[in-house]
Amino acid sequence: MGYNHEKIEKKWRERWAKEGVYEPDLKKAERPFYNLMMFPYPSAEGLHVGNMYAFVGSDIYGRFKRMRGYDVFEPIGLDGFGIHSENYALKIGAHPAKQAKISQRRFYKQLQMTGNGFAWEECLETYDPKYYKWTQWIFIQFFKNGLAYRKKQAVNWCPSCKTVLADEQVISGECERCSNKVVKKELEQWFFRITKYAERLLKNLGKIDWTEKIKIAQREWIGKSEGAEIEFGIKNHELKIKVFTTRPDTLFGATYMVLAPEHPLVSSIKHQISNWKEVEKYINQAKKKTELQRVDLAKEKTGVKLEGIKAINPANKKEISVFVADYVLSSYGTGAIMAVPAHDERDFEFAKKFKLPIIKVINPVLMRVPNPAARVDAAVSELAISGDLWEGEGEMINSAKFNGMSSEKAKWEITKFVGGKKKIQYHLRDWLISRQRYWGAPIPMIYCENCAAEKRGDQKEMPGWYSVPENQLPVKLPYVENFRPKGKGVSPLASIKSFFEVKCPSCGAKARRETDVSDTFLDSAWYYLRYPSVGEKKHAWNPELTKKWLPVNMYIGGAEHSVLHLLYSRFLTMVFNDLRLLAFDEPFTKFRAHGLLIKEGSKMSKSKGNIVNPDEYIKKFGADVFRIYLMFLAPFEQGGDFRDAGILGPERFLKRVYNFFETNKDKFMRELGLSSRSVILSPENLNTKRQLAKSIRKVTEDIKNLQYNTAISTLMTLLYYFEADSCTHISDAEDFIKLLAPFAPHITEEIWQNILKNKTSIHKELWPEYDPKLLQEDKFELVIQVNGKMRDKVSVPMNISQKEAEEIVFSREKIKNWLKGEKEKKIIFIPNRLINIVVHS
Ligand code: ANZ
Ligand code: ZN
Repeated sequence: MGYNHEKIEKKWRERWAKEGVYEPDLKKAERPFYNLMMFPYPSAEGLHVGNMYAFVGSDIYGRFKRMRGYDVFEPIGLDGFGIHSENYALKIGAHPAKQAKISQRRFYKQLQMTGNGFAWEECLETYDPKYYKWTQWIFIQFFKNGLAYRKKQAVNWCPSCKTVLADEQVISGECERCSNKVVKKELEQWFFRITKYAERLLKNLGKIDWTEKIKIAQREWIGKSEGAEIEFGIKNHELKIKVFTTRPDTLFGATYMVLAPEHPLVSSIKHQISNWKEVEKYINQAKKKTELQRVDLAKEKTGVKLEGIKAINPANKKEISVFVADYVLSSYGTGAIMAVPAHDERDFEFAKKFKLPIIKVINPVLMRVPNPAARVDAAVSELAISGDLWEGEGEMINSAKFNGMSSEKAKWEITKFVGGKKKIQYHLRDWLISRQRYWGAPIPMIYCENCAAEKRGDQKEMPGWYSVPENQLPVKLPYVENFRPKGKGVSPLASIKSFFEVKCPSCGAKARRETDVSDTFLDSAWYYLRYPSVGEKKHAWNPELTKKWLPVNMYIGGAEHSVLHLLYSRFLTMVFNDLRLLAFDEPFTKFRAHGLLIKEGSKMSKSKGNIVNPDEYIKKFGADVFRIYLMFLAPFEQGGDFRDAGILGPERFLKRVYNFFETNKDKFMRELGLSSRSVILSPENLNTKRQLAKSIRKVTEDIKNLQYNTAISTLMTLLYYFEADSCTHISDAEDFIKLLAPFAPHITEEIWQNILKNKTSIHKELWPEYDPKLLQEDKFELVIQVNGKMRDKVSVPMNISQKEAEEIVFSREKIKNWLKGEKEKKIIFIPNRLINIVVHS
């Protein structure tokens, strides 16, 4: 075909930009629709086809919405601050500040090549001081409202990235960025109080339309547990040990206790511990282990008994032993547990190893089976009781006056009995914000020793700490030639005197600027708020524009961010809502996770070395062909196998589309000159029209559900109908090309404007409608004549063959009567109209 994709695609991209086809009027838009895909981080050599897959999928949805009459806003930017970009710079031996500019050019060029309808006027980059000024401002708002605080704690430390990490960034014990093993390190750090929002983060999940698996991941991550707090006394001691338990009903079976190695009580009673040396040694070893190693069920349990210490079980006043063991974590609950070996697997294993008493207090056999359905449970219980361990509910035994009660009821009764209280516990922990790295937004805080000594500061609880006055923002990241992380627990900024030496904003004494930078995930937790107001100088986001455009209507991105970016963004939005900076408290009304591209059996990723660069494909086949190829691979939310071979199909398809229009060009132009009355409707036309109507319905539904692959195959089938119809009408052909427009934006524009001579962009056209009557008509009334006279009528499926029609007709009593047993001489069949049986002439 005479279609030069390289030239034509470039031409349209330039025209679209010049005419602002994808730039909605941000102030005046009447039907705003904010369509967003997670912005990329330019850590690699460039975009890979996995990224392009996700972006194109998001763009198709945006284009569809635009054609449905919305003012679609589809912005793009770069998440270029942070460890990922810095690690990349380190790897290739470049400076991150210089590399950022190179990557930016490269990424934007590639993103342009995809033909996506981005609003290029509203770009943002997180490393731009105009942007991170507001990231710092956000930090200050958090600080001022008691949501940012400092705490010394054993934190996750990546020895390779030489920085701390948030819990969410430790995946199966490994660094989210570099996959090295994470260790523990005691450091004083900045935290964001996300735990304060645990319940709201959980509850609000009910009101947002998100991919279910992301909601499940968030629910599990927040990890709400309902239980009780119960105090155990220590023999001959004032101090008490408080435990959190989800099974207070098992209290009579608590035969020993365990403290986390970091539990503060341990050192405060060390003089009473006769084997302190041994205990101390164990504690030091335990601190070196990662959390994952500690809680691993498969690992053999370890621990040391605190000799000379006895706790008292408040239910039966029995004296029980106390251990230090690393399977109990200091960061959860109270850092101490009551151990019930008969009903908890970890305790069971520990008790067997240390030969501790095991007392059953829950009988799994339900004595009264209230209904037949519950008998199954009873049978299961029967099985369980023969084993040693039962973790389920049941009937109370060995529990004094509570015997015979259901364990469910006993939970609260026993809690009351020992003076405990109900307690809700979340697994979610506060978000660790500081990073000991260079390439990030400096944390805008100042520490003054002078003020600290006099207990002065912005916050009572944090004497000496001041936020940088807002009119001094941004705190610019200085250019530091030697930006490499040192691994000493401080950022490279800590060696730049001119950076950290400042005056105290309060007393004017010599003070010190915070030298850690903030987590990249803070940059990306609010970027969607900035896009509609990128030019705004006075505020982080312009109130009117925000009201118009937010929350984001459709957000698409990777499922790997379920408890990272997607949780942090929700948290920030809730805080801004509480601070009356936003009128809504969920940032993304609808979220869908895209699938991943697989290459040779594994996920495409840099570390696997199986990255495919889209550039060469776009150059060879054009963006349109490549878009269709990617979307045709598999259902968008599922992802699929990337195999080059498949690309020829989409290429042939688009060639046929183009040829069809070119071949019929003159006919279409003639038709445009005729009045609509004189346009003839042939049987093939009807066929095409019906197929078109069906396709409009199907493609519309499919795009709504992100089922792009089946939408494309519908369009492929539809093309055959057009090709088979020698007198297609231009209006139908136009509908067809509109349906294809979101998938192949360039070629459809070329056909629309250049072949069909339209003056404005196809991407601003309205989505085709169909006549529902055409769909109902899957059947028609077949007229049955005998010797040319109508004798009967019957409703039959459209397009039935003569043979099928004959079978139906000859079996009808009425017709048999008319024929009176005579054999037919001739049959005349007019498809979709009538059948005439001629018996004599
Ligand atoms: C006694 C008991 C008896 C428990 C029983 C369970 C079963 P979730 O559901 O995750 O909240 N636990 C409490 N704090 C802990 C800590 N810091 N480190 C390790 N384990 C801890 O789990 C709550 C249960 O985990 C608690 O209930 C406690 O053991 C343990 F038959 O208390 B249970
Ligand atoms: Zn001061």
